[in-house]
Amino acid sequence: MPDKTPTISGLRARAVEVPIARPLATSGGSVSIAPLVLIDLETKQGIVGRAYVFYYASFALAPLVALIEALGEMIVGDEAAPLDIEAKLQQRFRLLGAQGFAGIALSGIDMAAWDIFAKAADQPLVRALGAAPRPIPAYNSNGLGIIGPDRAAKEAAELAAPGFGAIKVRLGYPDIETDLAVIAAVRGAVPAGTRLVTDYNQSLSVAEASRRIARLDALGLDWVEEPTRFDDYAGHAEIRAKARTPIQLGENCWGPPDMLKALEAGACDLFMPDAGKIGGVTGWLRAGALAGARELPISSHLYPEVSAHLLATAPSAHWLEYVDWANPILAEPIAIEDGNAVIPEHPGIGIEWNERAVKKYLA
Ligand code: SMN
Ligand code: MG
Repeated sequence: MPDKTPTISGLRARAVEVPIARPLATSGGSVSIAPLVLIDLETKQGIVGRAYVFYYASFALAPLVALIEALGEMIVGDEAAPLDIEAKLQQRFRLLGAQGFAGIALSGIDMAAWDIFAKAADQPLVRALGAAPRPIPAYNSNGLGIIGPDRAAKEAAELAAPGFGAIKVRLGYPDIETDLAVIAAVRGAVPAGTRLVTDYNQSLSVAEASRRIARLDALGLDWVEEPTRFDDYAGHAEIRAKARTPIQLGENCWGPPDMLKALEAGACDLFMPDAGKIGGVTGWLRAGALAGARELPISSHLYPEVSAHLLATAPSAHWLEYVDWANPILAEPIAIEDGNAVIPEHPGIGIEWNERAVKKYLA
C-alpha cells in the first residue's frame, strides 16, 4: 500500500453540552442543550477526519463516547476507505442491531471517514463525491416550538428575517384549534411567500392525524412531518391517502432499509434522512439514490454542515434543515446567504473545532 493511502491510527471522542440559542419545545420533548459527541478520526498520514453526532439526551453521552472509542479500536490499521469501514462495522452489529446508540455511533464514524477521504483528495466533500458546490435552499428550523400563537408569531418573524424561504412550525397542541391559531399567527408575521412546513413529532394517533390534516389541507403548507409514530408506516400510508398536504418522514429511520420499508408502504410523499441515523454519508448517499430513482424530493434533517454537501449530490434534492446548534463549537459555522446554505471550499466537510469553546462545554 503506498504510504499516502490514509490508514486509521486512532480515534478521539469528546462529549460536549452546547447551549441552544433558541430552546425548542416539541410535542415529543424539549431540547435546550445540544448533547454532542465530537469525533477526531486520526490517520498515520496526519489527516484527521472530523464529525459530530447529536445524541438527544445528556445521559447517553458517556456510554456513547465509550462505544465510539471501541469502534475506533476495531478499525485501527485499516485503510480509511469509508465503504469498507461501513461494511466491516455493520458486520460487527449483525446480532446486536445497528439502531439506536449503535446506529448513531456508526454514522459518526462514517462521516469522519468521509472527511478523511475528501481531505486526502484535497477537495471539499461535495467535489470528492463528483458534484460542484452550489447554493442549497435552506429552511430555518431553529426555535418555533410549542410556545403558543403570540410567541410563535414573534419568533417566526425573527427566524424568517435573514431571508429564509421557509420556516418550520412545530404542532401538536392539545387541540386542532390551537394548531390552526399558531399557523395563522405565524403566517401573519412572516414575509408573503415564506413557505411553512410543520412537524407533529409523532404525537398523534392515526385517526387524530387524519382529522387534523383535513383541517390543515386548505392552508397551503408544504408538508406535515411525522404525524404519527415514525415506524408506523401503514399508519402513515393511511393518513397520506386522505391528506392533500404532502406527508414528510425519515428523520428517525435507521439506515436505508428502514427508508425502503417506508417507501414500499407508501408512507410518505417526501423523505428527510438524518445523517446521524441513516448511516452517515454512506447511508445518506444511498437514501439519495433511492429517492432519486422515485423522483421523491429529499431533504436533510439536522447536520447542516455535511447535509449541504450531500444535497448537492442528490438527484431529487429539496430542502436543507438549518439549525445552528453546533455553531458555538465549530471554528467556521456553515454560512447562510439569501436563504441558501453555502458549501465551504475547504477540503473535507468543513468541520473543525473551536477548541476554546469545546473546552468550555466539555461534559
Ligand atoms: C426535531 C428533531 C430533533 C430534535 C428536535 C426537533 C424535529 C425536526 O423533529 O424535525 O427538526
Ligand atoms: Mg421533525
